[in-house]
Amino acid sequence: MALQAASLVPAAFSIPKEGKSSVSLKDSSLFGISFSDYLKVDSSSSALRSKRDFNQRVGAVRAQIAPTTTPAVNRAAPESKKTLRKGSVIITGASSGLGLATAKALAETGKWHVIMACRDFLKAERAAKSAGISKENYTIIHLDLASLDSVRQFVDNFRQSGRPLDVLVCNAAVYYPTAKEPTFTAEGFEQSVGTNHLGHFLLARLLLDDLNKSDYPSKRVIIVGSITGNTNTLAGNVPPKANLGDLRGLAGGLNGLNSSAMIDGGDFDGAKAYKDSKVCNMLTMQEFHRRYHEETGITFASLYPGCIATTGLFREHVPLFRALFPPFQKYITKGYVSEEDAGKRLAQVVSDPSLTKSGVYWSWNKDSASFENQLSQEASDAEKARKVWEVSEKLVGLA
Ligand code: LMG
Ligand code: NDP
Ligand code: PMR
Repeated sequence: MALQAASLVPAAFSIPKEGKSSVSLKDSSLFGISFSDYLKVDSSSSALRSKRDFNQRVGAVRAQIAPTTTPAVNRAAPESKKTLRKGSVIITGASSGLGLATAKALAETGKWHVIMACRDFLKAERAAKSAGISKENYTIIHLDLASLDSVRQFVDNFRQSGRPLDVLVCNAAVYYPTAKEPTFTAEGFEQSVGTNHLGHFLLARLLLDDLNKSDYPSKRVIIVGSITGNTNTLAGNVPPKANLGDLRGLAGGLNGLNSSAMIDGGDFDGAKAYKDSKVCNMLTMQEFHRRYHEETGITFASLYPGCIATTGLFREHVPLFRALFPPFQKYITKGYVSEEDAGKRLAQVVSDPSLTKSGVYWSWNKDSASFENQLSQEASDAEKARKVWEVSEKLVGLA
C-alpha cells in the first residue's frame, strides 16, 4: 500500500522552468460593491475585540484593515540576514496549485528547504521538477491526510530525517461539489472534513513538539482558510452556506451510519462539507493561538489567498463550471489570483518578518498588500472553536 511506501527520498531532479505570467489584482469590485474586503463587522466577536485593541495600539482608523506594504517574499530582517540558517518548512499538498506555487516561491529564495508532504509521491516529484525547484531545496515525504496512521507515519519519517521544523503549512484540501453521497477516510470520517480538518488537526498537534525544538527566530503554523467559509462576505453567501450548527454530526464521528456525515447533523452536501471544513481550519488556528501562542511564541495564522480559479481543487466540478469559473472570477468578481501570485502571498505569510502576528486571518487588497481581515461570526466564535478542538481531539485519538 502506498502508505507503507512512506518514503524519505531527497529530491533528485532539477529542471528550471519559466514562471507563469502573473495577473495583478486591480479593483476587486463588482457593480460598485467591493468584494475583496467588504465585511460585515460583528461587534460581539472576540476576534474583533482583539483587533480593536491592536488597532488602538497602532492608531489605525479602519477597524478591519491594517495594510502592510507588499514585502518581498523573503525580505529577511537586516540584522539576521547573514547569520540565519535555511528555514525548514513542511507544506502539505505541495504537489499542485497553491502548495506547489508556495514551495517554488520559498525554494527560489535559497533560504528555505521545503518538505513536500504529499499523498502521491511520483506526482510530487514530477511537480517539483517541472516547477524547476532545485533538488537541494526540497524533500518529499509521503503523507495521506485521509489516514490518521499515515499522519503518524509521516511525523515519524519527518523526525527520522533529522531536519528541524520551523514552519508548518496546512494547505492540502479536497472538494467534492458534485458528490451525491459522502465518501470516507480510512477511519470513516466524511472525506472533506476528515482530510482538510481532522488530518491537519492531528498533524499540527503532533508537530508542535518539533516546532518547539526549533531555534529559528520566527516559528509559524499556517492553516489555509477561505472566503467561502465566511458568511460575512458575498462569496460566503453563495449556497450552500457553511454552518457547523451544534456539532452533533462531528461529535458522532461523521460516519454516515449512526451519525450524519455533516458536522451540523444535516443531509450530505459536498460543497457545504468543504466550506464547513474551512471554518474548522480557521477556528483551529485561533484555538491554537489561544492555547499555545503565549507559552511557545509560535505564530498561528490563517489566510484567504484570493480565488485561484485554475487549480486542481475544482477537478470534481462539472466541466461547464471549470470552463466558466476562471473568466467569471477574472472579469466579473475580480477576485481571481494566479497560482504564482497566490504562492507568493502564502510565502509571505511563511517568511515575511512583518507578518508575525498570531491569531490572525490574512487577506490581500486590490494593491496586493496584505491586511488583517475580519472572520465571520461563526468562524471567530471562541466557544465553538473550543468545542471543535475538544471533539476533534477525541476523534483523532489525542484525548
Ligand atoms: C453548483 O453547481 C452545484 O449545483 C451545487 O450543488 C454546489 O455543488 C455548488 O458551490 C458549489 O455548485 C455549480 C453551478 C451552479 O455553477 C456554475 O456552473 C456557474 C459558475 C459561475 C460561473 C458563472 C458564469 C457566468 C458567465 C461568466 C462568463 C465569463 C465571461 C467573461 C467575460 C466578461 C466580460 C465582462 O450555478 C450557480 O451556482 C449559479 C450560477 C448562476 C450563473 C449566473 C452567473 C451570473 C454571474 C453574475 C454575477 C451575479 C451578480 C448578480 C447581479 C446581477 C445584476 C445584473
Ligand atoms: P489543489 O487541488 O491544486 O491542491 C490541493 C493539494 O492537496 C494537492 O496537492 C492534493 O494532492 C493535496 N491533497 C488532497 N488530498 C490529500 C490527502 N488526503 N493527503 C495529502 N494531500 C492531499 O487545490 P488548491 O491549490 O486550490 O488548494 C490549496 C488550498 O487552498 C486548500 O486548502 C484550499 O482550500 C485553499 N483555497 C483554495 C482556493 C482556490 O480558489 N483554489 C481559494 C481559497 C482557499 P494531489 O496532487 O495528490 O491531488
Ligand atoms: Mg464564488 C464576489 C466575489 C466572489 C468571490 C471572491 C468568490 C470566490 N466567489 C464570488 C462570487 C460568486 N461565486 C457568485 C456571485 C457566485 C454565483 C454565480 C459564485 C458561485 C460560486 C460557485 C458555484 N463560487 C464558487 C463556486 C464553487 O464551487 C467554489 C466553491 O464554493 O468552492 C468551495 C466557489 C468559489 N468562489 C470563490 C472562491 C475562492 C471559491 C472556491 C474556493 C474556496 O473557497 O476554497
